[in-house]
Amino acid sequence: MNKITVTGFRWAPPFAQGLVRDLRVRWALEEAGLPYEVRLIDIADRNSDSYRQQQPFGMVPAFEADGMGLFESGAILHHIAVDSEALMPADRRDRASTVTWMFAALNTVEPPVQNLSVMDLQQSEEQWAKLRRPGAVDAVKVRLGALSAWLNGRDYLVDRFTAADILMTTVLRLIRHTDLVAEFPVLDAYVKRCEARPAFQKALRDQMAEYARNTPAAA
Ligand SMILES: N[C@@H](CCC(=O)N[C@@H](CS)C(=O)NCC(=O)O)C(=O)O
Repeated sequence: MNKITVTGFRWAPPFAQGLVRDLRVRWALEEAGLPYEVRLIDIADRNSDSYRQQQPFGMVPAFEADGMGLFESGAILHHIAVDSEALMPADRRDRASTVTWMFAALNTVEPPVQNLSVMDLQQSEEQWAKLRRPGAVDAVKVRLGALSAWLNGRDYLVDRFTAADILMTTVLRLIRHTDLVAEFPVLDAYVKRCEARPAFQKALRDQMAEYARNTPAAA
C-alpha cells in the first residue's frame, strides 16, 4: 500500500481521548509495519461537503491509500489485514475465523457497550438514562460473560493475535470508566495483554500527543 493517510480529530474532550476510533486504524498500521500520515480535522470540519465525500456520516476515521478512500473502522482494518500476515493468518480457516470475530466485535459486542458508554459519558444527567442504566449494564454483562467463556484458556480470539483483537480491545475500552471488564478476570487479562503490545502503545501515544498539542485554550 502506498501513501496511507488516516483522518482523525485534531482534539477530543478528555472523556473521549484514547477512545476515538482512528486509534484502531493507527494500531493496525503499526502492527502491520506500514508507514502512514495522519490528517487531523477540527470537529466542525466533519460537516463540510468535502469531508462528507470521504466519510458520508461525518465521522472519523477515514482512510486513503493508493488513491482510494475508505471509511468504517472495521472495513479499514479488513482492508489493511487482508494484505498483512501480522493481522490476518494465511490459513483459509483462520482467516475466516478472524473475519468472524471482527464482525462479532463490531456487531455483537460493540452495540451494548457503545450504548452504555454514551449513556454514562454523554447522557448521565438525563432522568431516562438513570432509569435505563441497570438494563444497559445487564446487556453488557451478558456479552462480556460469553466473551469471557470463549477466551478462557485462550490468549487471543483466534489462535494468535489478529485484527479481530484490535477491534475487540478497542470496543472493550469504551467502558474503561466502569469496573465491568475487571469483573471478568479473563477479559481483564486479555485487554491488558493486547494493550501491552508496542504497536498499541505507539498508536495511543501518538494520538494523545496530538490532542495535548492541540488542546484549545478554553478546554
Ligand atoms: N462505525 C463507525 C463509527 C465511527 C465513530 O463513531 N466515530 C466517532 C469518533 S470515535 C465520531 O466521529 N463521532 C463524531 C460524530 O458522531 O459526529 C466506525 O467504526 O468507523
